[in-house]
Amino acid sequence: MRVLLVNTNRKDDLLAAPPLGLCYVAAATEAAGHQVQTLDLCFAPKNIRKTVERALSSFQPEIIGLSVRNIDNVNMLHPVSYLPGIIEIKNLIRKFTSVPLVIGGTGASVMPANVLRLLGSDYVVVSDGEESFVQLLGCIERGESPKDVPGVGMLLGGEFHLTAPRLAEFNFRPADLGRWIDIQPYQEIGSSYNIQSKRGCRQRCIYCTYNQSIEGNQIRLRSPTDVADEIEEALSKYNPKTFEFVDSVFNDPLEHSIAILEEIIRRPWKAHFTAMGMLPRNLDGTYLDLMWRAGFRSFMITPESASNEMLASYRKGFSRLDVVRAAEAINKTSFAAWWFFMIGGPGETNSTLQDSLNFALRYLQKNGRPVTHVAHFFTGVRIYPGTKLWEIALSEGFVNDRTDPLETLWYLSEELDLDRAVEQMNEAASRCPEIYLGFDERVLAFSRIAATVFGLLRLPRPYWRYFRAANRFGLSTGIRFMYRPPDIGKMIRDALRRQGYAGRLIRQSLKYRQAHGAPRPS
Ligand code: B12
Repeated sequence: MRVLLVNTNRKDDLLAAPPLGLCYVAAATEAAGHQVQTLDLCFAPKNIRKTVERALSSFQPEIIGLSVRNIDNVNMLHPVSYLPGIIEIKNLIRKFTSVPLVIGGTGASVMPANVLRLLGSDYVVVSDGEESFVQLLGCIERGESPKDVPGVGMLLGGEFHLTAPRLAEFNFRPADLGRWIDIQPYQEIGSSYNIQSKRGCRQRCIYCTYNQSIEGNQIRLRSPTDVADEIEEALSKYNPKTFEFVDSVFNDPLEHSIAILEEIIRRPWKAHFTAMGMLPRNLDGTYLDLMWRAGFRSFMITPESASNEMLASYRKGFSRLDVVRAAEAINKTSFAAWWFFMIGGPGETNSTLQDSLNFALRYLQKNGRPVTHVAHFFTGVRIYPGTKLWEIALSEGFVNDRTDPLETLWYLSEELDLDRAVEQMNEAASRCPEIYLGFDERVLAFSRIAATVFGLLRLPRPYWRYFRAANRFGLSTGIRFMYRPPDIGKMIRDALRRQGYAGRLIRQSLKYRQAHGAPRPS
């Protein structure tokens, strides 16, 4: 069959993500004997009509797969939904052809029934796409119903029907990104060449979907030799500036990541690496040294809190001591580390929030060290269906039985004095250039200009490490680089109100106004 695979993700800032999953599916589909073309819309012109029309008329696909990666940007203070853009793409496709439409990707996997209905697609593939998609194509070719294919969902008599995915092993042929998409624009904006060394996540975090519908909780490892071979081949074919490990957690299982680092060190070539999603646990000097020798110069680290109470509440499986030890070990290196904190999960109080801020103030400030930290504090925790957090949110009135999970839904602890929390965060951010608040993500809009300047100056990647310098400039000149909204508390309450929440955090604002006298715009 002629199969067109479309990347609908148009987020083209310095976090631009090459569609690795789509390329894995393309490679598996081609290996199964189909004729495959891809259409990457990430850097396509704003008006995509001509681009889509051209792809459809030249290839005449018999089936079209759409990857749906992000539902939204998971940012309560600067919310952006990507669904309208994806609907536009689907409508445009439907203007020209009525062939079956299949959706897949993380966004589709998290809320398959909702996304399928919203886009009016024929099928949805949940979790790994390689085998399910190929089997689905076989059924369509033979004129059979794919209703029993693992991981495939569809409407049957108006009801959503999904066969559970089969997540047994991870032994698919390498995605070979550069074979399917033009990696140049990704390189130019500072993004990296993504590599996956395992699937599955053993963590049990109460808010997360990785270990459920995205990758499952059973770890499926690739052999370190295969991983290093893939990197070696990509290096010789495309010579990307940086490789990024996109595993949910790179350093778990620890022994597997150590084996990968050792295998890379053994190889004769040199490459630059970064990783998204490091666990603070076991991140000691020996491990960091191994990373450095393998060619890593940066990584993202996701403790979410530095308070013992909150780490237990989120079920992170490590303690504040682990977080502190990781910071102390990183501080003895020249790495750039981007830390992520989530403020407001169940049980968060102003005191637990202060624990996390104090951690950043004490351990993540530069203080003459060669290390660079960026500490990103997000307010609110995104509520996904199927998680423990959804149950808690339901019982506390943040969502109800009629809530549409495709809306951006937020949980925020009712034990917080919200206005005080905002003051605490602003106060810490105003004296620590390492601290970024959720609203500051607006800076990504300047990615293209920044990437051009950084590129001309031949500065090392990834470019997020310069967030700190930009912030420092803003703080020292008094012109805060990022626009700060006059009333973050009001924005947060408005977001909660929009999702139907009417509880204590809303009522609290009245009390605050009375206590402080100043009437706030409503
Ligand atoms: C690594 C990662 C990042 C890295 C990406 C780096 C890079 N160079 O690619 C960074 C840190 C930059 C990042 C940024 C963001 N991320 Co992110 N990220 C991830 C993570 C951990 C892995 C993604 C990945 O590469 N997986 C590996 C590939 C192989 O798997 P896959 O894409 O799922 O593909 C498989 C299936 O989905 C399916 N499939 C995929 N496409 C298709 C298409 C068809 C037709 C079919 C049939 C099947 C199919 O088959 C594939 C192979 O089996 C996921 C969580 C997770 N565990 O998946 C979050 C995740 C995708 N990110 C998410 C978000 C929100 C973001 C940001 C918007 C955050 C922000 N505010 O900036 C940005 C967006 C970036 C962008 N441009 O899109 C969300 C999206 C969900 C949502 N609610 O919208 C996730 C799920 C995390 C979460 N919060 O739950 N991210």
